[in-house]
Amino acid sequence: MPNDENATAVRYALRDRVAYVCLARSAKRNAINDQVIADLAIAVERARSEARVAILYGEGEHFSAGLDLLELADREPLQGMLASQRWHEVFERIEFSPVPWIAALHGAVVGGGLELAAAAHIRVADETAFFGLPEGQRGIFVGGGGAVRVSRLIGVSRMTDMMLTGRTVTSEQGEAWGLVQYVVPEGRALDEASKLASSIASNSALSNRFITNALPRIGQIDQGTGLFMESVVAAFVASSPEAADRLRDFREKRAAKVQPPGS
Ligand code: 1HE
Repeated sequence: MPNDENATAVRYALRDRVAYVCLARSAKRNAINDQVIADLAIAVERARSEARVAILYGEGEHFSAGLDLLELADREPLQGMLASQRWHEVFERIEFSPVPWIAALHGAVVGGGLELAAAAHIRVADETAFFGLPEGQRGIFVGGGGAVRVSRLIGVSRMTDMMLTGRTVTSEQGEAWGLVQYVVPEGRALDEASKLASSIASNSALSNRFITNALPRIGQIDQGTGLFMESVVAAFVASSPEAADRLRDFREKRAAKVQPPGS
């Protein structure tokens, strides 16, 4: 359990309404085994219940080396499928959480580590981060939702290339491909994620919830249904008491103006 001294695969802390969820298995490069998934599941539920934003990061030199390849060794196919589906469940609780998730990335972000990061809503990478999908070389396949989420982020052809060739890509390339939204200097990813988190935490929680929950769903349906769904969400969110307060603040000139980039 997070914060239990006896099991520290994932650490959890809540500060200023932001949940900090840390992969804490650095001796194994934060490789994801069943314990990590179990601890992560608990941390995700805690963040859902008490935070406004959650940040996921890794202890040590790397975000995550992906699936624990040693644990995988003696699995029957059905056990493997169930394990993959457990990853799917936990990562879906992140992707469709009521609170936005930010992944702060550094070092290796590979295999299942990249699949986990892809479930977050914003990815901030420092200059040391590198991304790879070495499943082809390992004789396995993505199993943590990457076939859906990573391919949506960068496109099927780039993902196919990464999986076939095992090539790794830098943060800069990752940003150009849409894999990450921010690249920051070495060692700054968590600080930058914290800054973004405090800004996001000051938004309307209802707006945040629909930004993270409605946009990916609308993105997967046909245009007519998508536009209809958008109009329903727009009317629902705008009719909330918080929207009324915020719009009154704007009318009465108490609200901050939109600033040009970099100011
Ligand atoms: C591990 C794992 C792991 C490290 N499972 N134990 N993932 C991979 O193919 C990546 C494999 N790992 C690496 O390529 C490297 O470890 C790193 C580039 C990430 C980091 O290198 P380095 O030099 O900092 O660490 P290291 O010396 O290689 O590893 C330190 C220890 O972590 C060592 O254990 P030790 O007991 O000998 O000290 C490693 O064995 C252990 N370790 N990575 C288990 N992955 C849902 S499907 C998803 C499919 C995938 O994720 S495929 C990608 C798998």
